[in-house]
Amino acid sequence: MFVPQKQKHIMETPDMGKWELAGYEAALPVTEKSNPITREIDKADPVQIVHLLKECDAEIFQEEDDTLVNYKGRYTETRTSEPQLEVEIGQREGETSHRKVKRLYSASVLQTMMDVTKKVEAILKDPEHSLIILSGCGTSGRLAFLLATSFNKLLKGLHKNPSYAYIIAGGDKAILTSQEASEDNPHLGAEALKRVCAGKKKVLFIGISCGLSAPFIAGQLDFCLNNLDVFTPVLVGFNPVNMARNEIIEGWHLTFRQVAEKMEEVQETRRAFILNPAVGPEGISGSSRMKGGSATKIILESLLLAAHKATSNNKEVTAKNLLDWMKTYEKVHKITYSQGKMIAAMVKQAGTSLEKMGRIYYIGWQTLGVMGIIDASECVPTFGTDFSDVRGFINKGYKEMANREGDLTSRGPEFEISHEDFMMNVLPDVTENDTVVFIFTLDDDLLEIEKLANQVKNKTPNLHAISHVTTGQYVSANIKKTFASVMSMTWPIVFFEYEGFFLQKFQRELSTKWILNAISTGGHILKGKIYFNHMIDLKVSNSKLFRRAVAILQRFTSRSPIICQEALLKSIYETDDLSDEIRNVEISTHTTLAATKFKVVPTALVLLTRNCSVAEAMSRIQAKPVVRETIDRYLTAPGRKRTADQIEMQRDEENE
Ligand code: F1P
Repeated sequence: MFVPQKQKHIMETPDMGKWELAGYEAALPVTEKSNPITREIDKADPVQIVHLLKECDAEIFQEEDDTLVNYKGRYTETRTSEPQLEVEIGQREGETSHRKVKRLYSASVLQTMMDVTKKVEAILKDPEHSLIILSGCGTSGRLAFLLATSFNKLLKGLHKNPSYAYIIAGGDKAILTSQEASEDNPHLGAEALKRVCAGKKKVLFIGISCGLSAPFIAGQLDFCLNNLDVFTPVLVGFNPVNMARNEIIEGWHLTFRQVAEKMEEVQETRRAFILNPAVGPEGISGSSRMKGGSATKIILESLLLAAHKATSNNKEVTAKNLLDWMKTYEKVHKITYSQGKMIAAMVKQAGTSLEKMGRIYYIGWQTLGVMGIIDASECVPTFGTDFSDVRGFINKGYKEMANREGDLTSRGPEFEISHEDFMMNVLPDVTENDTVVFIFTLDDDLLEIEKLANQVKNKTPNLHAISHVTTGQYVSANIKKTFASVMSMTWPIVFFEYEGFFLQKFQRELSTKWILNAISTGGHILKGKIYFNHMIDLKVSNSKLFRRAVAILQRFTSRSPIICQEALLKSIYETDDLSDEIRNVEISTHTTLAATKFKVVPTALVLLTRNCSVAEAMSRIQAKPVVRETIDRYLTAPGRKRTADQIEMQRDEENE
């Protein structure tokens, strides 16, 4: 087996990897833990927010750490006193202390990547009878779509037939809007897979579930495991198998963990593979659109590009090749965050717009437009926003998207995504409270960009640009004076083959993803949507989010899981008397209703802390638009300084 050299780190940070210590939130899988780095992000200013996100993203590239693994004591947090969880959802306390957690550069991860690369090569040699399918839910599905369409374009440029297909839970409408209920259905997953691969003799199935948790993906993997003569299943996610979700899946006989364990067994004969390095908890707890999405892109692009290059050069892929591809992504992190101050200025602008009830619009070209659309679509489930608060648009609309179901515009305003749609239906209502961000490369149509930008400028001064340039290219003075600011990301010239240009395109996408994630996350932090590093006001729209909501309530109230779940149900059903009928129905009934409601978790928090009626809790929550302020009033987290205003508010309330 290839043993990678100890890597030279481009960046080092003090709090990195602390989540690996024994006992650190032992009840939770890595992807749901709260990251010690961003623990105080809700109180940070824009520059600090970007810095914390940078450190958090740097963990993706961190190696296995022997000093952490051999640490025997129980982890205790001294910096803050955010309550810890009591229930055990995942592994037992201390279990992590001697278990080496695989990381991106671990030898076993590279070995699995090599094995999968070989399977990809075999498929590429027989496009007529074989297919590579990428599948996921939410962000993972959007990335499956982006990767499959990009690699088909790569093949098209070589005059080859497409070899890739994608599946996203909820169908193409889920590329733009959140359809989280479909994620809970393993049968839907298997059915979608059967449809897409009809008639194929060999299928490499890549199922992405960052948390090793989505039933939709479990159903597909299980179907593959039962048909190994045709299918080679690959699971991509960011938890160890022993932390995969082990909850009963409604209407099914297996848990995700059982499927993952079966995959592990079959992996021994190299007919199934699991790619699951830990990349550390998310900057905003559980928000797998962030690091999970980025790491998915890094792993799959490196692996697929290496396979394509090996096929065209007729040479074997080596682990060193793979490592070299991945190391270039580490440079993307460096180049992107070297613009930290400019990113912070955009975060500040976004926060100001959101605080004034203004909107954020991303106007992108080609796949950078897709990155804008993806970031915007995630804000609805992540921050509970309306689709119109953060929106993305792309040149040529669906033609450029090249999605399977074609033009979806007729389904409603949230499906209007072309620049023409923006100019005709949105721009007339743009005001100075709104922020508009153009995203392009200097190879895009600069005259068109300038023309559009000048029209937007008449409506709002908050017009910014993210431009990707290649060394030696310069942003023209005309462009510079059109925008209030131009963030110019400079990339080295690519001298090498065809695949190299795709690598650069992918890296510009990742860079854009990091910047946009910072803008939308940072903007919402400044708007007061986050408490410590938790999104308290999450939409409880599927079973994973239901469990996360209960865990959040436990964390901040230290009450038992049963009591927390009862409070959550009272809030969802808006009743003080929970009937046994409600208590006993399936979680999907709760989440179907919860998805239509607002602020259910904050209301449950007030219920638990005030011991009041649901009506009172709801009116208290609704009285204050900023969720964090309300939560701060009711939760006196020791160690957290309270402002004079807050103390005053608390007093007022007690006198009410
Ligand atoms: C899939 C996903 C996330 C989304 C939300 C609900 O997660 O749709 O993309 O942000 O958390 O779940 P996973 O299956 O990739 O873990």
